[in-house]
Amino acid sequence: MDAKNPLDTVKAAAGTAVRKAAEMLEHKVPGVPGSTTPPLEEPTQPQGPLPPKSDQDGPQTRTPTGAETGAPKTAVGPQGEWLTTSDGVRLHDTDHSLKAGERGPTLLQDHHLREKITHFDHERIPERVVHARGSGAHGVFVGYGTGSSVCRAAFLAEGTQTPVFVRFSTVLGSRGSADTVRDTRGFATKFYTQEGTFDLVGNNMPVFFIQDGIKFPDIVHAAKPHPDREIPQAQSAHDTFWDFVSLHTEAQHHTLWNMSDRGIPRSFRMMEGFGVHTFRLTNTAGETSLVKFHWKPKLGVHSLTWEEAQLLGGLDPDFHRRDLADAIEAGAHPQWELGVQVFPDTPEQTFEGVDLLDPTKIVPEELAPVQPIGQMTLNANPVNFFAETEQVAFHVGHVVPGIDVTDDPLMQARLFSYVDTQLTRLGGPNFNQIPINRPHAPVNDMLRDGFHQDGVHGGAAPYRPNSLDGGNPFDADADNGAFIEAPVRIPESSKVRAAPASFDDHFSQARLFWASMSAVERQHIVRAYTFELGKCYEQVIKERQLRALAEIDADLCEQVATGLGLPAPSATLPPTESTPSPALSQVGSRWPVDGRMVGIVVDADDPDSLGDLSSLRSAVFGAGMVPLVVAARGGQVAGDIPVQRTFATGRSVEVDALLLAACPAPAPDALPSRDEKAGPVGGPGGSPVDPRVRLLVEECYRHAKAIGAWGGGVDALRAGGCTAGDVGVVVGDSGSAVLDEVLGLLASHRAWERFPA
Ligand code: HDE
Repeated sequence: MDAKNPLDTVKAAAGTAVRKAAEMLEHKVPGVPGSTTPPLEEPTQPQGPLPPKSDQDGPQTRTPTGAETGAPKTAVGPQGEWLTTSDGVRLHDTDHSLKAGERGPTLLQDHHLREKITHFDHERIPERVVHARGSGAHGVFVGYGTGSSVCRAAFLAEGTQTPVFVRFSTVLGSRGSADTVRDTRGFATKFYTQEGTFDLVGNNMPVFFIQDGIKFPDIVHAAKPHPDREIPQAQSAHDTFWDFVSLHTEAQHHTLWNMSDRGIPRSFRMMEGFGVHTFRLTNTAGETSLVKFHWKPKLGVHSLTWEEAQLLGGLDPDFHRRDLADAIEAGAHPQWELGVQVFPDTPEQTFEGVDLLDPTKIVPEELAPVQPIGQMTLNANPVNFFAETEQVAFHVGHVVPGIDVTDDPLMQARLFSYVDTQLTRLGGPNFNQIPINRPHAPVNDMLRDGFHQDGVHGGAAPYRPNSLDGGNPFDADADNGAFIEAPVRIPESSKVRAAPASFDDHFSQARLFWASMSAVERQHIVRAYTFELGKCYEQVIKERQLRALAEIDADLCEQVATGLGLPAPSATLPPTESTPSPALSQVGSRWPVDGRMVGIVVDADDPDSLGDLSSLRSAVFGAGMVPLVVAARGGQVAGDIPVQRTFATGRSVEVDALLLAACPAPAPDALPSRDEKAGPVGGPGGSPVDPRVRLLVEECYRHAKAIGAWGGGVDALRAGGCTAGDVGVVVGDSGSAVLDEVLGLLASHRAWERFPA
């Protein structure tokens, strides 16, 4: 593997996509619904479809067989100025059905009514069996060239730019479920390479619940809502989940990851991604290596607190979706580095004692460093959710020359599943012809007909060999860029339904993970288990899971048992040596703050709090973040600065840091009788601050967020129970002075020391 640093030129090519604050939408807060400001009155002059917003982009306009059309992307959207039928016939009225008289019955003859209603009746397609709730974005991947020593895939070559589409998801919830539930997250990337499409269909956790794909229906049935009442939605805190994982203990390592902060990410932009399985790469010399893929987020790996996640489930169930779209719109384009851990392709397929075919195991990064091979930037939001994010179809078998699968029995089952599931979900075998799935390489596949065939295939002989079509298409060979399976030797063996003995180790790596956590992360894990098991009905399931925890760590087991009011069992398995892997912990570093939300509390009646608001806002934008001005009522303050949240509509969970410029007195709508969120008017000692502002301060403090105050804001700080000396609390003379320090705190994500550990 070439050890040189990723090339600056390549980085610059992708890096230019990150527009900094000066260009940030002329300092507008993201979220505007359309590309132009609508008029108050209903428009009367036809003007044709409006362009998409500047942050949006659709799939390339390719034919179903991969050719560029040169057509603008708007060519696949609505055309012309007039309302038409789906056949393009202009209509004069879509507000009334055709009836036998104004008060008479509707006529069967009304073909416009029937077309409109019939199409509407069939607007829904089956949601994904798993990963139904997702959010997508377009971007570009740029190869560093460093991967070429192990992989011949052309898109990894230095400076090669490849369009990508990424879909992030939760696993368990239905399509309309909340984003911030405790769950694994999907991280699926479609690379539209010149050699065909490569899909890296990974997760934000490097291990999986099961070792063999045949158990996938079992774990998913156990984790989905109970089949009788269909509750709970999008959660693992219920009996069937813990029943299964406590019995099928190979799930324990992944379960521990889910109970850790990784299960409640702050943002899709702040998640690692993992290919999970080991892949086999081949270079141009034909040499093979085994590798594990990693996505490393530029913004670091960060999480919500459990209380934030729960509040957001009600206050903003679209929190992650909104965060991704807003960040892209604001120009804070999220970036990841793609890296590989490279292992020698030995017959045993193990590395330092880790079975590389066992998807419940990681190889610690300290043993095999992640070597960067390229960078991805997400720089555009989809134009249409259904056409793109919903219809995108990933497949583990979409690999390109140089990238091959391995015999990991979980991966093997996936190779079957991802085509099969689209047949039902997307209604037939031609799903690769849907615009978002169209390859950017020429397609000549001899697959014909089927539902929703978009191609118009010429020729008389879709078979091989043929002479009628001149023998077309021809088999390629390696020199012509053919995908050729690595000729791996399979040791002599018998057909069996069995796993290798190494798969019996279910606990050594769970112990490694626990050993690698900081004190505060361990505390979160204890609370997560206590919450989840506390939600189970059956005592025996709690007891059985405690037995599994005893095998991971006695202290973990003891603490959870205490919370459950049950005795802690002892381990039965011998202890194993665990060298902690610092790379598994999320705390202790500093990261860029791009796209972070900064709440600024002002008081429209207090001119002092508005004095430097404009420059403060600019400074927040200038740091690549987004300010949210919060005041008692809507409208504008300090001239034309919009109030984005009122005390009634805002809540602490939306912001990463809080700046207090004022101590607003209770607003009229703070009366408890009119807004139960307000609580009693007046703070400790009856201080006259609006109770919602006090709540903001209290929650931000409890969630270890940076808080800054100056001027009247210092009183609000006090009313929220904080003082200048508290960890992560900054008091200064002006907004800009405070912001500088708050920025420094935000770089660590939270004021971690505030959590008693
Ligand atoms: Fe999936 N998985 N999976 N999975 N998976 C699907 O495919 C399946 C597994 C993952 O945003 C489905 O198109 C089986 C591991 C992601 O569209 C389905 C097995 C990993 C997504 C399916 C696994 C994943 C899916 C549902 C065990 C991490 C969302 C709809 C053998 C490496 C992709 C669909 C998107 C989606 C089957 C295990 C990740 C049913 C049978 C391990 C990110 O085909």
